[in-house]
Formats: sequence, structure tokens, C-alpha cells
Amino acid sequence: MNTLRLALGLAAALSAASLAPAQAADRTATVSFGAWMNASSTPLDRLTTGFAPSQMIRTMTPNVVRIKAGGTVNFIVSGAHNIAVYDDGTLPSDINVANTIIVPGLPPLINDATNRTYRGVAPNPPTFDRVEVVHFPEPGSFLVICTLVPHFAMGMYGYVEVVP
Ligand SMILES: [Cu+2]
Repeated sequence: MNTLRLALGLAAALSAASLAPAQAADRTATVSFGAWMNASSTPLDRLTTGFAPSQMIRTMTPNVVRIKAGGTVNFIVSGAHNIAVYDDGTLPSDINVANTIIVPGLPPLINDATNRTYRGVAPNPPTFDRVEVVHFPEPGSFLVICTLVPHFAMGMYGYVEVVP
């Protein structure tokens, strides 16, 4: 009986804890836009290797963040990526991946300006790593993508949910 009570209590606590972050919205959020691998099987020494595209993780983490209108998202960019933000309601399927622009030394970048509200700086070799802080004044659901065509194709995108 006590074990059952404990299990039910734990389940309720976990449920409450998992709901809390989704309901709360802060004035700012931090997103890892790409990352570098850190594994014993494939050690990475960027001091001597420099740019290591095979050890670059192409994800936006977390995939969805929620902030209050008027707040900011701090995109910590690791690797060769280019951020673009699209207006409220834009879906990944709305993006025209055939519309591209060439930046020397990189794969094609998506150049679809329809509903695009922000585009970040070009990836800047040799380190690429940087921070871009983007302001979101209006409520809505804003698609954020990496414009490098192969990165977008493998799912490097997510959403900033902005609540009043
Ligand atoms: Cu990318």
C-alpha cells in the first residue's frame, strides 16, 4: 500500500514538474544552435584540428522555447550555421529550399525571404562560433531554421513560442 502511494505521489509530482516549464514563460531563453561532439570514441581537439565538420552536431536544442513578448532568445551558435526566423505560423514545408544563395566555402544557403523576419550573419570561418541575440516583440509561433540546405534537410529547425 505504501509503495503504491509512493508511486502515485511520485507520478503526480513528475506530472506537475513536467507541466510547469511548458506553462511558464520567461523574458529570455537560451538555445544551442549546433554543438561540437564530445565522445571518447571520437575525441575532438579543436585547438589543433580547427573546423571539424564531421564532428559538428546539427540540431537546435531545445527544439521549442517559450518566452514572453518583448523578450529575447540567445542563440549560441557552434559550427557553420546561419539562423533565419520566419513569421508567425510559418511551417518548415512553407520554406522554398530551391531558392538558394552561395557563400564561398559553404553548401548552398536557403534564400527564401517570404515571411522571413530575421536572418543572421554568414558563418565566419575559421571558428564560426558566436552568439546572436534575437528580440521577439510580438506573440506568435516563429519558425527558426538553419539555412544551410543540408542542415535544414536533416531537421535543423525549431520554434520560438512567444506568449503575451
Ligand atoms: Cu546549420
